[in-house]
Amino acid sequence: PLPPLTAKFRKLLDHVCIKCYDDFSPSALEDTARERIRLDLEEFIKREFQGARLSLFGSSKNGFGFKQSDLDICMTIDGIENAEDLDCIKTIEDLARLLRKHQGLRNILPITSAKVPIVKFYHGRSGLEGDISLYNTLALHNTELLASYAAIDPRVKYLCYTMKVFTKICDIGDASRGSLSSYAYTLMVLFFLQQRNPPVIPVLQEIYKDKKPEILVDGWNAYFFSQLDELRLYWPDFGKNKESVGELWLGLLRYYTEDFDFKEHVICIRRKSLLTTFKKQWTSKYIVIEDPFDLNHNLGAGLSRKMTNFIMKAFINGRRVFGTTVKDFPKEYPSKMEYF
Ligand code: 3AT
Ligand code: MG
Repeated sequence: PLPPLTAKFRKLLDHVCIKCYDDFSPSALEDTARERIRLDLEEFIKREFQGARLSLFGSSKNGFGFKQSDLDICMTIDGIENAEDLDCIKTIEDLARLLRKHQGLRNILPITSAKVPIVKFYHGRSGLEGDISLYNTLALHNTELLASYAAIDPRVKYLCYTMKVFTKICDIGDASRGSLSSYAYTLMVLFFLQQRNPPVIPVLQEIYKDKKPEILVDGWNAYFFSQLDELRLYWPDFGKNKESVGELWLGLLRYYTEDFDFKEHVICIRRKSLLTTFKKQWTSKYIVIEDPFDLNHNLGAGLSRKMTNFIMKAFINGRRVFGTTVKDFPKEYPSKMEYF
């Protein structure tokens, strides 16, 4: 059992969480630079792909970006409804050939064998990596959903940044190396905040006036409540949770190490009542995270048993480290954690 939180230690925890946001979130100028790169690439691509449109998504737009986060870009072409009407592999290859002629880009690499074909690039002046995918429409919607949650309460941002820094320090936040993506950890934070009593955020996909509207995207309903200025009228728990961000961070570590039954339940942000792994027939994995729109998609499906244990151990260590009272920041604590 953890000792009770002293007021001073709670303040310190708050400070740690807020610092994660202050140190790593991009400035307004850096956000503008991302937008400029998008526009420049769009203009360039339009010369050969008439009607091409580029949209930023992922952490450039969801409110949880780091200064060095990659540029996730989705390309669509006016007049073409969806990816089925397009030869995606050929388009990616053509796009790569074109991007090689762009002065500002290096390391152009088409990847056509993946589930979502992309072309990767490195943008010299900004030092940012990026990739362009085609008709990744659901990702645009889940980006907006995350951005809406980020806008509801500042504690959402602080906690999602803290979680991201934590997963990077513990080396458990890289899906390409067998762990979970940033997106998956963000869903874990949001789920915890919905399940907290009283909740910090609502379930936006369950708020509607009479009947749940249907916004079909790739066969899935991408509806969520987005008139956030009216949220207090539709959500009875609005403003009820008064916990500080540090308390919530420790609460989250305790929740995932002591309370949440990973074997029994799914991490699922589209409904308030708990969903069972049995109902989804997802009983062979230990960490099960349902995508909020693509309900067939378990973000934990790629985890090995070994990696699952490694992730759970990181949370257990985190709970111990953050739950043990100290008086101050350790002396050698760097003023900015510049190594990311
Ligand atoms: P970083 O700051 O780049 O680490 P991110 O949120 O941009 O965080 P990614 O670059 O890995 O994360 O992914 C970009 C977006 O693609 C985020 C989400 O909208 C979508 N996405 C990523 N992984 C998945 C997934 N497994 N299922 C569905 N959508 C995903
Ligand atoms: Mg990204």
